[in-house]
Amino acid sequence: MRYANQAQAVDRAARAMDEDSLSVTTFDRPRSGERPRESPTTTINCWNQWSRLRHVIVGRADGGMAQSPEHGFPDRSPGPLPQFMVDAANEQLNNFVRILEKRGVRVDRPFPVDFSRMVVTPEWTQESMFGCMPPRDVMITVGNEILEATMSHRSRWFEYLCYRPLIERYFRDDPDMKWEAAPKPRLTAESYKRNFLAEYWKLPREERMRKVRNNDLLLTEAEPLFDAADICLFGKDLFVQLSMVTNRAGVRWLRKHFPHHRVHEVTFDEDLPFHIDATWIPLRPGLVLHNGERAADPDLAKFFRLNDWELAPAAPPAKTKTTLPRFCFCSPWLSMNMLCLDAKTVCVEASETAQMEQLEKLGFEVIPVPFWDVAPFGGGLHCATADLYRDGCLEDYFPQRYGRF
Ligand code: ABU
Repeated sequence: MRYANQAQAVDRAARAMDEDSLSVTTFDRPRSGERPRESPTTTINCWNQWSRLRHVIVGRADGGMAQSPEHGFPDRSPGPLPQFMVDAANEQLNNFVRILEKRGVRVDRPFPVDFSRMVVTPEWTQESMFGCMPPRDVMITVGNEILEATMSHRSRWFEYLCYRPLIERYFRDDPDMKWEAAPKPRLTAESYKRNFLAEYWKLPREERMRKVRNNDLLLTEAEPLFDAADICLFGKDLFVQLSMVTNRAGVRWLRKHFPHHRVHEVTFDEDLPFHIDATWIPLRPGLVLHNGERAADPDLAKFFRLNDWELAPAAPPAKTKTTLPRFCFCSPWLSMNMLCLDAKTVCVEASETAQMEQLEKLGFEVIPVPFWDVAPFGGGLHCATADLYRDGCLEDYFPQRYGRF
């Protein structure tokens, strides 16, 4: 019943916006003083994370709910984040949108639902939802396909609804677009290991690392589960982090779903792995920024080096765990959660000066974007975006095979 109400709410919102008002938020509608431009026909195309970006979704903070992963799983929410935090985050998100639009990137925005509402499936009830700030978690573009992830938190089961008015529009506009949704998960108690986190944090670090490497983490293998932000796109190769929100069955599903790609399971020395985008960020062909505190599986590092990729350890973050914004459940390494506009230009959080300097030395134009007020809503600049169109086509950046890769 709740589902029906949420779906109707989104449907109503989408219908209330006619095509014109939807276009106003994108670059395709002439603003005052501008020469009229032709309305673009949408094309969905994305093969990597560094080619020239032309079309992207940027999330919204409206209605975002606080998260407390330390309070157990499936996660409980202590309630909506206060309005002053929503306003501050939206101001930074809107500023980011203006920066992107000035650079010629078309930007679309999601349609929030009431995230404070309880959601119900025939098998469980969840007291509230999450938000729609990080589209990166929910969907990924691979070639001409938009794939909606399963998600693995009950609070995020319905998040795809916020993006459906956009995806439906792209599907109408682009005759060649493929639209797929991974199997909606059941997320019953069978999908989670009981009391996992409480027991896990009692273990010595080396034991936790052993579990991370073996993917003996929170999720069982009862059904395929993955968040899209655990996938890193390098042309023909997709690297998928096994994590607290992505299991082996999820990677197996992705492998079957993308038979023309090589889909690799990867792990890093991180005891709370969720989402690969504060750990392993490709910046251009031949260069990955990696998190030096989260060492890669040695075979993964060898595979990259064998294929002439440099692994540059990211500069230390400006923030520490104690200076993170209140309610932020990500790490200070959001400093490296950046968005490439092309292989020479990158958007970086504005107070992360060491990170910006490192990138300048590596030859990049760095665009500083204030963004820490957004962090409590689910992440940094990479999390806040979902790529829809980047120039380029399918290429093989790893001609040499090594071990399981
Ligand atoms: N996309 C969330 C990044 C998580 C982290 O701080 O490692």
